[in-house]
Amino acid sequence: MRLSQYFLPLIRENPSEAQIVSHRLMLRAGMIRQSSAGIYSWLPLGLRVLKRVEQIVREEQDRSGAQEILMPTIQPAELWKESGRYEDYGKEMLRIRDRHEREMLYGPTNEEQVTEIVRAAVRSYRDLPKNLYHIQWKFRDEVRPRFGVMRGREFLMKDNYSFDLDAKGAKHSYNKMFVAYLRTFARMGLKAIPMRADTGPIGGDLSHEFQILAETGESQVYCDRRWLDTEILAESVDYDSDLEPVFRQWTALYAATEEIHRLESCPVPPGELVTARGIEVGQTFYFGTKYSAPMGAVVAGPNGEEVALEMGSYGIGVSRLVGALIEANHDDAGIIWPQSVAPFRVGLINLRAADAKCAAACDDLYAKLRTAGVEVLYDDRDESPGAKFAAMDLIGLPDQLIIGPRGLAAGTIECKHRRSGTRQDLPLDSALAQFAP
Ligand code: 5CA
Repeated sequence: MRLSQYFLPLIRENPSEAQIVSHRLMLRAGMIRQSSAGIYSWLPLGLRVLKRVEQIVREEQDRSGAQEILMPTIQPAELWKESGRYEDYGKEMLRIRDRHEREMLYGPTNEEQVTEIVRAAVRSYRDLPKNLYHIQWKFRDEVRPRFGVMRGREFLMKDNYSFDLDAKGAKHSYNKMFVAYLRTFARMGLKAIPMRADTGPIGGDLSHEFQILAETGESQVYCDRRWLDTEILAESVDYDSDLEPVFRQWTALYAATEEIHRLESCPVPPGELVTARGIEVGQTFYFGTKYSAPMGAVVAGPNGEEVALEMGSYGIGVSRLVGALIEANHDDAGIIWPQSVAPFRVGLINLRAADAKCAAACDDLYAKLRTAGVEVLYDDRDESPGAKFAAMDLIGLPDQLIIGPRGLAAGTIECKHRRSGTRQDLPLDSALAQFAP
């Protein structure tokens, strides 16, 4: 992509409405534009990252055996009356009426909708287990939308729902998602600690929140100090094997959110306990028959008896992750994208756009990189070198290739690694080899 043609509305000054660094940088880097409180448009650069994050989430869901569907954003109120949550959900739910005065709502989550789909189709224990996910916009009329996409009113969530015959099967489904979440966040270069959590309006008695420690996090969390030195790896697992040992391994060290942490009963001595702030990027729930029983989602069991489905639900804040990634990856100059989610792999800077030789060398490298399948953002604008460096650092692509008249005369190109800041002069032709996948 040529920057001269790209829609990238960069902002030089810090926007006064943004209180945390990720919100500031997303606005400054032209990734999002606010529409109204807690509701955003995603601009080209932001959308690229959102899609990258979404794709990693999708790949790990697919790997775990979950199947993708797409449910609507607008749901009929009747379903929520069946489960008993229509009144309970309160003002966070956006309630609307269609032209026939039918009560509808903009979905804040999809337990009821998916239960309706499964109860209509699944009749026998032989049809189980099933695990369905979708990646869809949600609306919650939050009291205090803030911090940009971190606490939005409209936000993108991956949510999935598992259906099993019995509690043992349901725990296996829970464990699958637990492992899938460890892998998902690790692939993004994030350390998301699974913490025992309260279940809130979703219900149930087993729940984990996946929390990234960050000063700007909205949650108060507590964990064993040893978590600080524990790396969570994207280990490859056989999802059909017994996952209980993996689950136990990653829940052995204490970690809990404020709602369930109790000083009196905490197993970690005060000196070993870390009190911190966290960003909740995902949550898993096991709630048994909370929805299936009132909604009549039953199957015929092995002995012909009627059994209500055992269910769990699992959410990942896809749009929130974009903000969380920036909270975890930035410096004074701007964003530093981990390669797995970067909007482009490299930035190519022409230091002197008016110089025919520089332009020809840049155009040539740009064409070759693209042919090699490397995603490159090419700053071909007629701007000062300082402005170009600042823009490239702000948007945080993993590597920068810089071509100027002096280097060109010596047959070299400068290669800057955004995260470490290291610079290296490379022969022109080897720059291509470095990035071709
Ligand atoms: N039905 C369950 C799981 S599918 C559910 O709704 N879970 S949740 O409420 O915990 O939301 C899942 C994830 O969505 C959260 O972990 C969080 O990362 C993200 N999320 C929740 N509310 C917001 C919000 N207002 N803005 C951005 N992301 C949010």
